[in-house]
Amino acid sequence: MKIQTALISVSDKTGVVDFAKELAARGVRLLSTGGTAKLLAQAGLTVTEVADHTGSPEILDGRVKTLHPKIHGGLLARRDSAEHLRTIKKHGIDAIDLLVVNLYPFRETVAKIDCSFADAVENIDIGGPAMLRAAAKNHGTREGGITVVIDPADYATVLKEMDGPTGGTSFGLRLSLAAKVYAHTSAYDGAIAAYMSSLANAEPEQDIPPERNIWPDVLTLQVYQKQGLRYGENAQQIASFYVDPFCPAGLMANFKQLQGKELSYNNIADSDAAWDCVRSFDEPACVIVKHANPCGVAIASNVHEAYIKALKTDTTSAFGGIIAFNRPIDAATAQTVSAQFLEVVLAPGYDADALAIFAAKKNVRVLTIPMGAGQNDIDVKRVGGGWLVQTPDAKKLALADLVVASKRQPTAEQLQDLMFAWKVAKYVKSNAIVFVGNGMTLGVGAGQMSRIDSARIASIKAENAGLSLQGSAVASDAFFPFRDGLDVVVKAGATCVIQPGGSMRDDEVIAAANEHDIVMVLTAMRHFRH
Ligand code: 93A
Repeated sequence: MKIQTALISVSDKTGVVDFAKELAARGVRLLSTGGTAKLLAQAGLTVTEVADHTGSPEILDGRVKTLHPKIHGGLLARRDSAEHLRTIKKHGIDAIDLLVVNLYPFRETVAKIDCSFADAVENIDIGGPAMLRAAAKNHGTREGGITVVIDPADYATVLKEMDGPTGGTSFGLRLSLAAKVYAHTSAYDGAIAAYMSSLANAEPEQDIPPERNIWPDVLTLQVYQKQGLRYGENAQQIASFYVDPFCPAGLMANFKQLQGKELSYNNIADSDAAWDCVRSFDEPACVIVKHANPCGVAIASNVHEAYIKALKTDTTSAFGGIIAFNRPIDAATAQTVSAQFLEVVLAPGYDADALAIFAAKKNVRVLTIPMGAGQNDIDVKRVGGGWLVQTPDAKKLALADLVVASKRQPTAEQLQDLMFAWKVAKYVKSNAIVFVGNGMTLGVGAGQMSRIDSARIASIKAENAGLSLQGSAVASDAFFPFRDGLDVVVKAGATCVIQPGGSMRDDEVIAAANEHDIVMVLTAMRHFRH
């Protein structure tokens, strides 16, 4: 079904002029509301104001602009119903084929520290969601239906499909855009509900001070199901993967599976840990994860070498692991990697030859994720009857942040190793102790209830792997509460240590470092991970 008439009414006007120009160039008639119409007309486009189209002016300070049968009839008439089409014709209603709407910025408005209650209320969009929900409901059949766009990021996709033989869009695209609409409108209403409930004790007349819900949209997240999963963490649990339709670039949810078995719940959780760790490095890097913990991490001049180094840390644990890279994979790397048993490989890209090599191992899940520096806005953890919400642990440590606490000063090489160890420790479950040397992990102690046990385990693992810890660097994700953990790592061979500091016994721990004549640097920031 060719797209002939479009209604455009947007608050976020990003890219809308260019999009409208492209539509006009394809012969599409443009209808638009006040501010949007003005902008399009200024750009030289021929546009009919909704008020002229309906014969009803915008009234009540714009509260009523598109709430009219000429609009909603045009959006809701079924294209496969002769009767519906007769009815709209009888009432002089034109069918609308494409709806481009994004809503009054409610969240952005209430997020402002000086937002008044009246301002918040005026930013509750009524006509926009009504049109969006109508158009999304009428996404139609394979023969035709309404295309509805709320995200400027989708403009290009719509144009691309319009250039196909029908001059319209596919059912698949219309359905996914409709799903995006309902995810968006439900989250939008959720944000309004959360805002209002956070003010429940306020006097009705007064302007509301903004000490309220920090995240009005928390738990009214815009999510849609990317895929169902075979089962949850264990076979007796059911599970699914929900994603944010506006997921920032670089995050796990942007993955595409190129081959392999169906992904499991644990595959996705572990892949996320591996991916987040590997994309934290600028240098070519490889991260191997097992049970949510890195069991081998390395940087090198290329990812092939990085993999070989990372694997050396703990070949036993790497069996059946998740392997992530921050550079595209070539055939040689694919060949080396596929010599081991692995569950998932992740990388920003693959050579055709590399894919052919993985294709021979048809169970291996090969995922590609475009690189990017995006971060989640919030972290959410379910606890009994509630949710814990926090900002993500995204603060990066710079060399200049380090304070040398020991008498011995670090060499440039030691500083490099310490920074590398610190980056890895952030992705290891607490208590984390990480030995490194020459850009690779040598021993990882994870998830212990006491730091000294993590230290012991990390050194035992290095010994089991046949790796020497002489002259190694160590990171501890949080401070040493006593000197005993430090004594263990020094005895194992470490000559420099990075840790947050801040313990009641910092003096004792720093004195121990001086007694051993090793380097100790402090970060004043810890990385607990649970
Ligand atoms: O005040 S409304 O709830 N009443 C309406 O009838 C209506 N129709 C569209 N807000 C309405 N809109 C919204 O206006 C759209 O959702 C969009 O966000 C905005 C675009 O207005 P303008 O084109 O005047 O900038």
